[in-house]
Amino acid sequence: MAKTPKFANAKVFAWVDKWNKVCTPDKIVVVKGTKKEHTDICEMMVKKGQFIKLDQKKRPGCYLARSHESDVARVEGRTFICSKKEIDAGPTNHWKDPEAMKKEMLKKYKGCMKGRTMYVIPFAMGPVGNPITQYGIELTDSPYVVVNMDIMTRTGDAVMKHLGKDGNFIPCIHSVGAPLKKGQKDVAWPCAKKIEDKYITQFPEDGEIWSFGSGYGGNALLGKKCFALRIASKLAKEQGWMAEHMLILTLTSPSKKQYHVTAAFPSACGKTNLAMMLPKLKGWKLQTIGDDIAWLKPGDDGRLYAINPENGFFGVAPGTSKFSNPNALLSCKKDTIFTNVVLTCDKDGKPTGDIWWEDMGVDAPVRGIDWKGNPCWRAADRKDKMVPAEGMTAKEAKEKGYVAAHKNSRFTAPAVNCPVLDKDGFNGVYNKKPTGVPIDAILFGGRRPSTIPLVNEAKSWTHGVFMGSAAGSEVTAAVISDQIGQVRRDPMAMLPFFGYNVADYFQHWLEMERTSPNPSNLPKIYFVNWFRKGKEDGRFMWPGFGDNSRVLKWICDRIEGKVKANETAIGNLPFFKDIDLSDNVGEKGFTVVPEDLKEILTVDVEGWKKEIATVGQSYDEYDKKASKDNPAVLENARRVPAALRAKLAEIAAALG
Ligand code: GTP
Ligand code: SPV
Ligand code: MN
Repeated sequence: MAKTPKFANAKVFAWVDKWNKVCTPDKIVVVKGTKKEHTDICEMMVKKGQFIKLDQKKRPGCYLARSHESDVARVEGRTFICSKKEIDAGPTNHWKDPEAMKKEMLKKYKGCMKGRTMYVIPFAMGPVGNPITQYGIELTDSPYVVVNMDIMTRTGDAVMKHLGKDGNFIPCIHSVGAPLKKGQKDVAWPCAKKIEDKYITQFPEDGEIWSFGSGYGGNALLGKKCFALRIASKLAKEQGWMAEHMLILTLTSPSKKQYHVTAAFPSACGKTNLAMMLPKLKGWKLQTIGDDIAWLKPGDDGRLYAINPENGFFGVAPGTSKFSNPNALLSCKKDTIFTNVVLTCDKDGKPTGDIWWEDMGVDAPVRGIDWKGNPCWRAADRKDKMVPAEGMTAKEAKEKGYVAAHKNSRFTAPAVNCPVLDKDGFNGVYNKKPTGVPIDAILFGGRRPSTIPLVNEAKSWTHGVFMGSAAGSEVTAAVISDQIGQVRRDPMAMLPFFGYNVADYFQHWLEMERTSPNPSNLPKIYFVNWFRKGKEDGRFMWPGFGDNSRVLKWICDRIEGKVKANETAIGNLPFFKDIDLSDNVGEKGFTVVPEDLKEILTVDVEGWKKEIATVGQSYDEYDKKASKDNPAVLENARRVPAALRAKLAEIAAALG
């Protein structure tokens, strides 16, 4: 066992000391947060074969990691909310009694860091010192986690100093769950290989996070989903603010008026892309504040003010190209960690130190090494695909379900790399004050191949909350699941991230209006869908990406009261003539087809009747599950709020 170092903050000492005794690491290192320390850890991982150093001319400060095949995405089935009462975790979460869970997990943690170093990462969610910012201490035996946390959060001495002697923080413990025997050689990606040995556990009442067995993304970078959404959503409910799975962007019109927009889309449904989109419409400027998480607090004026608690982007690699998201590509030019993408090689199979993924918008390298570490070749028939055997065609590879970069392969890039970062907004500053930025519009969305129109404006706050509660989306590779591609309900894009009962969460959204000092200053709410598909050919009916600026412009026009809307049973839709189609020049097929646009601005009445029925079923399901363990609950307030039921009935009636 290592000696527990001294800390000025007694609570920090107690947390480190407790886990030092349980996990018995060989060594303890307190993360300082310097660039040199970051590089030293990366280089140490290169030596151990856990990182591949990329060509430092092409990609300075960049490294590639390949994860174990069992450890490629979030594990929702092994994610737990452990409140004392099951009803407080609610019907959408996996629940276990906190004491039983701690007992079970402590057995796993016993001696789990043998042969490894325990890193103590002090981190801030938000700019250090900002009144909205919260702090955490993550203990981990994964150097991969340390260098990713360096990018995704503000880490190190500045945080420890800010905590001082008695500053408060969310204590987090993480282990990959792979102790080393004396002399045992480490593997490239240590983790617990069996899914049932992985645990992503939140204790919302103690404000603690315990994670075991996985080293990937939201499972292991505990500031992200575990803290900034699950734990923070609970704090936010108690304290009257909101923690949401939302990007934040700043939009400036040709007349230099600024708007701030947040958008909640489920995992791998377009937040990073919208957050740094290059508008197709001339004269419009878009800047990024955040791409995944927003914390919103009501101001005295009734507006909601938002900060991005993160410090970097953990972005989906496949599909990111100079056509779809040039600013994301530029964000990973330097100081970026790539996970599970392709390493480029020359014609003899020798690595050339760059990276590639599907739909990167550049020719595939002649040869490469795929995310599993196996050789791959440029397809015989196409320049933009890689195949697992020399001479194979792209079609043959597709039939085998082969992809060279994992579908949930990611880049971890510092936000400051983003060429269109709104620096003030990112630093939580608005009008020289540390309030965060005032939000003008909130968007909900999802991947919906049918029924859901391009954009739909809520007629009231309650209608907007209803829209969010009714959100559904196709399941993506961001989660390990056997339901990828199927539409599931994902209220407010928060299904995997609620830290408490979903019905209470709906109620909390409604309360934001009821308790507002000026409800008329709340943001307007919209539902968007970039993913409608043609019935016959399965092509996307909307070009998406930079063309989404046309929808944002319509939203600004509505905020300004410049255009009327088509007031339908489901909400306010744009008139065709009000979607600006200027500069509709195609690049890589990204062009608006007017006939398609007309169709996706029309209410599909039959589709919507089914949709409303499905939403009603999801409400019934929440209520039924909530009452299973405690029939008394049914009589109380722990149900889908009556106001949302009423909205559902109202829309159903209007559809006829
Ligand atoms: P998480 O990081 O998992 O929360 O995902 P995200 O919501 O940030 O999704 P992201 O922007 O990374 O997009 C995921 C995938 O959707 C990528 O492959 C994108 O190319 C694709 N995508 C994003 N926006 C659009 C769009 O407007 N139209 C279409 N057709 N695809 C899009
Ligand atoms: C998501 O799944 O929504 C992500 C990636 O943003 S992860 O950090 O793994 O949660
Ligand atoms: Mn996300």
